[in-house]
Amino acid sequence: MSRRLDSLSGLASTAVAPSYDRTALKPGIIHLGPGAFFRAHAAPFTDDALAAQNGDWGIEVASLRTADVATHLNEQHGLYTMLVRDTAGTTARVIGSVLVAYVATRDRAKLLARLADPAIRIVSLTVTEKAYGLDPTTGGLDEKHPDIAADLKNPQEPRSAVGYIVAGLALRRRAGIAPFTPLSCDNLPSNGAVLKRLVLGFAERTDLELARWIEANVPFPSTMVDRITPASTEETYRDAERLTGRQDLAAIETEPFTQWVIEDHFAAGRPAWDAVGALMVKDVSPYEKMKLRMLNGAHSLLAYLGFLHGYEFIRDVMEDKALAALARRHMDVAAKTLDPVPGIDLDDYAGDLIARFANKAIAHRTYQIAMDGTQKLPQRLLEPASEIVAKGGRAGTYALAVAAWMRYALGIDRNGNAYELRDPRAGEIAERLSGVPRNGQAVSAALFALPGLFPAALTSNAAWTGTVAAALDILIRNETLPAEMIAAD
Ligand code: CS2
Repeated sequence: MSRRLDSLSGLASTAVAPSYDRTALKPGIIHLGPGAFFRAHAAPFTDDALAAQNGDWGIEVASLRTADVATHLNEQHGLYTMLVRDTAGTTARVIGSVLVAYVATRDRAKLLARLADPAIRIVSLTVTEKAYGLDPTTGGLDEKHPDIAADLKNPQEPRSAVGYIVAGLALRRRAGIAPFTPLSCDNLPSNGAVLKRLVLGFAERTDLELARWIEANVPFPSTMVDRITPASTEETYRDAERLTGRQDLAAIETEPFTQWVIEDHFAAGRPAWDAVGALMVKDVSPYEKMKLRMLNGAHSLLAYLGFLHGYEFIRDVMEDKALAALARRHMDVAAKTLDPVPGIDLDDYAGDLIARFANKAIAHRTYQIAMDGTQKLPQRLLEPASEIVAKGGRAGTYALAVAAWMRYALGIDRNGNAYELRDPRAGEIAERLSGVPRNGQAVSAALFALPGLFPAALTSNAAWTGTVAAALDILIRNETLPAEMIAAD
């Protein structure tokens, strides 16, 4: 076994190391949620920005839940390997922008003190949709979300991302320190505006003056983030060790493509992300909508249908000609719901997405993407579908995606094996489905009734719900959808 990746000395020549002086790097960012996506996206962007223009923008990260990633990162002084995989081969680059990692549940006092340090000017987050505490029926703060409920009772000892941001801002206000800029990097539409609504909702319930101060002083830029990043596997760690010559338990793997569009509205500066490919804009919403509806919408469609067909990875689904064609058609239909996106040809964008999904070097599990459906469906599928049917369109590919999600929600695959749904509303889904006859009509009716999930524009449209029920019926019988159904748009 080789030495751990705990320094940059003696790296194998097949690995690229940071070109800036890491020993002089001072912190400027705290990032909540250092999962694989952050390590493949914001951290390398910042690494590039440091190489281009230096600056005090080192990142301190905090895991809100599990300790493993933080432990491995600390054992490696923040260093880790990013593998970029393509059919031409795999490259390895050691990322240097992360300085230290905290585990919030263990290092709470320390993390709160760091949030109050004037040197910290940005608090970014990738915590996944379900961690925000967004109430699906009101769009406001979900007081029943377990972490939010705990934090509202005890705001000084937070557990949730929103709780930490509010507690950090409260400490700064009390100490007369300028605020940091919270920066959401999750796949939610208007993620900055959503975060602002939740932070204000939380502060209004705990400290009204703080809420007014936040409203007046804290910018919440929205962002669009994009890089396909499968969960790390043994193969990731093996290839990282082979290419760097060091053992690396924090290694991640990703695709060559990366994109970051950011509203350029920061309270106290930002790294030179724009110098290294990030697009700084006034309004990110056209980009976000495009990405959520064309990439993520098609991803969810392929994940559910692919999983039901027994395909393990998205690249396998893309080898199924009918499903690949369906994905492309879905993107074309989704594109028609969008306003023009500055500088982007949507036809080219769809073509590029198809090529990215088909990348044979990327093993992205359908089961990984299928996770958290109730949190993902609205912005990816249900909102665009309701816009389409409101204008008299069919939204047929959307009906198939929803039928596939509903079949998936039964939790039993075509061979009769049970699997875990991995959705925060899994318990509620199981309750609604208990005792319901397993046919398309009954199962779809039970799931259409989940509070706050399906817009009335869809559930009141008999033609659309009928298509869902018909497709679901076939999927429940574990039969293949007929060609004319898959070919409809
Ligand atoms: C995927 C996304 O897991 C999922 O739901 O659709 O993580 C997707 O890979 C990224 O958004 C790509 O940027």
